[in-house]
Amino acid sequence: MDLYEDLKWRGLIQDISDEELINKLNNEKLTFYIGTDPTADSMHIGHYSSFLISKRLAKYGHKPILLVGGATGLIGDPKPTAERPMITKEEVEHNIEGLTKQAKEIFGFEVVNNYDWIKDINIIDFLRDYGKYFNIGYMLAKDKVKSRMETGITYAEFSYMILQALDFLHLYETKGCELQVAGSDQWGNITSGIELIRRKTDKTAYGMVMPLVTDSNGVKFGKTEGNALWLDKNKTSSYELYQYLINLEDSMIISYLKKLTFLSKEEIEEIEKVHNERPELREAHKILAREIITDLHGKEEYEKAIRISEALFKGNFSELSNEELEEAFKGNEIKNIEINKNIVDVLVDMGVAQSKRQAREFISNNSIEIKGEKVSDLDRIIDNTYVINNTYLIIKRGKKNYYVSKITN
Ligand code: 383
Repeated sequence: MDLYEDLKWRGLIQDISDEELINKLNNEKLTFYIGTDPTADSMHIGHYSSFLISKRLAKYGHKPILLVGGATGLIGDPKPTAERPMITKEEVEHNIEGLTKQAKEIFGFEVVNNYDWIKDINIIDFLRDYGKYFNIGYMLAKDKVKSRMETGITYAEFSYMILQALDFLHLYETKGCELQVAGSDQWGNITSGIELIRRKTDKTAYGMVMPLVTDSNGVKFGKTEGNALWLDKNKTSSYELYQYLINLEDSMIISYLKKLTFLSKEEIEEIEKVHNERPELREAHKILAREIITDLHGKEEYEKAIRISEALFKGNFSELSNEELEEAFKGNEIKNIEINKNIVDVLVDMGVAQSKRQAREFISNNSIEIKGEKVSDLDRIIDNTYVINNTYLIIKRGKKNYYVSKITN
């Protein structure tokens, strides 16, 4: 399968600027770029799904440039709904540092920062060299601007497309970059760049956009309860990522395998067969999680995520290190308690039960479990044998309520 066919099969092509690009992608070696603005100090999984295109094209010999928008981040790409709040220059600087490091680590390609060439353009040159090439009618017709005419858009955000266009021209002239790729929300900005390059150099540059990855309700991939899944494993642990992926909707999973992994058509068709015959095995989900976490954070992180998931499933944490335990129970309140006490007292101390009476009830109902075993004896003394790594006492109540404490004696 040639590159374009592969991208098409994966559902990664929403629009291309020119049919000639198909031939170029399949038969030439292009330099191309994809950009992101420093609105946070880490990319999230939505960026990842777009930035993966850099690896796909690189596999076929094309040369990727990753751009971090140190200048554009100070202005803000218009969102369809409302003006972005301005972020401070210090924040932008901090975010650029994080993103540049991350982009290099995860993708391993050249990273450039548009602040380096935009910072020295003065206002007069800006208007003469670029402003003169943009017709207001043309700018007003762009979707993002159109959608903001009612709610309002400032001159700063309105000018954003000129900055992204001049980036493309700059990379075209200095690095022979002929193609810009992105998610479909960037179509207007990319075509502005193509138009600027055509008008200034009389040459053709190309654009290609992919659909934004969403669930069946149109909610962006990687958004959970309003939070993004971050690529920084200190912000979103591999275990949290694993949980998100393993619980994705059945109906979307094959399309995610196509868009978010490097598995071949043959491999994915094989997985699809098993998925359709035995969906309850969640084979496709497990493979998706394995591929994404391994690509992103490496094999060890993936294995750790599996170990934590299994421990939580079985309710037995003896195999986990303290660091893994902390990851498993991130977000849980961890109380300090003393042991060598009766189970009833321990349950109250840990907040598992509100009273001794309730504690006895839980024990008699067989709902209390420590280290994978039920505790049904009201007089049991909780000593060090129940403690994991000499540090943590973990109690499970019912099917999935966990309580974690640190031992102080
Ligand atoms: C800035 C200067 C350029 C080229 C691109 C940019 C950034 C671009 C943008 N991109 C998004 C972002 O920063 O706003 N104006 O969050 C997202 N991208 C990628 C992809 C996506 C887009 O980083 O569709 C999702 O991730 O293109 O929304 O010269």
